Amino acid sequence: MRNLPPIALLSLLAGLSWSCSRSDDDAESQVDPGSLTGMVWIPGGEFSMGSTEGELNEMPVHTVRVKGFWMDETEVTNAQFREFVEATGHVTLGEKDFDPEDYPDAPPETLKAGSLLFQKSDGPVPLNNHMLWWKFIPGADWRHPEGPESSIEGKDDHPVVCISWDDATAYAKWAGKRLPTEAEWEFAARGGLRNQTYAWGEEFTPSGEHQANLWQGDFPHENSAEDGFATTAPVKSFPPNGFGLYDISGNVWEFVRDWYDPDYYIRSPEFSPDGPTMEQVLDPGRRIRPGSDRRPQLATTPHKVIRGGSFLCNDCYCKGYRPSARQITDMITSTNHTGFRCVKSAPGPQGE
Ligand SMILES: [Ca+2]
Ligand SMILES: [Cu+2]
Repeated sequence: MRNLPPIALLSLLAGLSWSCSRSDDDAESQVDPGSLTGMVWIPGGEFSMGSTEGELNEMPVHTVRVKGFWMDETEVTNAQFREFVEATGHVTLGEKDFDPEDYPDAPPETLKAGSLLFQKSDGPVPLNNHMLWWKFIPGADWRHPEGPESSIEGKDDHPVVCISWDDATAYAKWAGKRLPTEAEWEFAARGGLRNQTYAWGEEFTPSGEHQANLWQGDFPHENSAEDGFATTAPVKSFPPNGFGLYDISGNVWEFVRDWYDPDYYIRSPEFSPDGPTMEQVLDPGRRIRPGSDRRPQLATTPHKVIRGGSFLCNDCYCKGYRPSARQITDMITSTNHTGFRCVKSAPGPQGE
């Protein structure tokens, strides 16, 4: 699974009904409140997962029930991630050179420590080749998210970026938390609304007000930053959703726990789905719908799911900020538009 050069694997941009929230006072009182700072309680319930108006991988809409859980009210920030690194000495993927022995065919410059950074194009470009606006930059990592000369000074409250899925998982473990499942993430993102297109409702900019840090202007060359931010925004710059979650749409994509299967919704269980196994994702005999994503790298390398969209999302390209939108990421790339938030199961019958 690690025999292609990292750059060959870059594939990050592929192209409710809510009821039954019972009283959760019991679950709340069983958890150590000190460890729940910055988290909000997401009452379990039933919802319609997916969308009839999105991509094929959001279909079919199906009923899912999740248990209640705690979720970080914001994306994990640079300050929080620094605390983890200082406590553990963790070195992120983007700070490590790849071993040429693992990638004998790769050009050496692609094996340097670094991250994939968004680069504005000079003018309009075809939107079917994301390598026209992504570039691997050696020396770009979570402390240098715009390249080796950049820093995160003054950005303590921005979401951490240029980290990998494994880095996010390591942080979660250290914090006594975990990454959410896709189902938990989408249930939470909907904020208690039923079958709405956006986390805040059906209207994109109610009263003309931007609800999330997205991209305005012609992608990928003209970013008017009408919402106030050209790249990441400090967390809590926009109003929270109905569950009190900030930046659940836009700002940065968020890693979730599940392996990516574009056809998972035709086989998803109803109760607490937690995604396919890695073996299932790579099983050549699995059922694939006509029209579903068949890029060859999906058949040989398992990918993870990212959710929520980023400051690069816009209505002409990916609309990734919709709560139902699903995108993929590989395991060996760090980018400056992907971060994460964590969850914590509640003990007792409503938790795990
Ligand atoms: Ca913006
Ligand atoms: Cu997008």
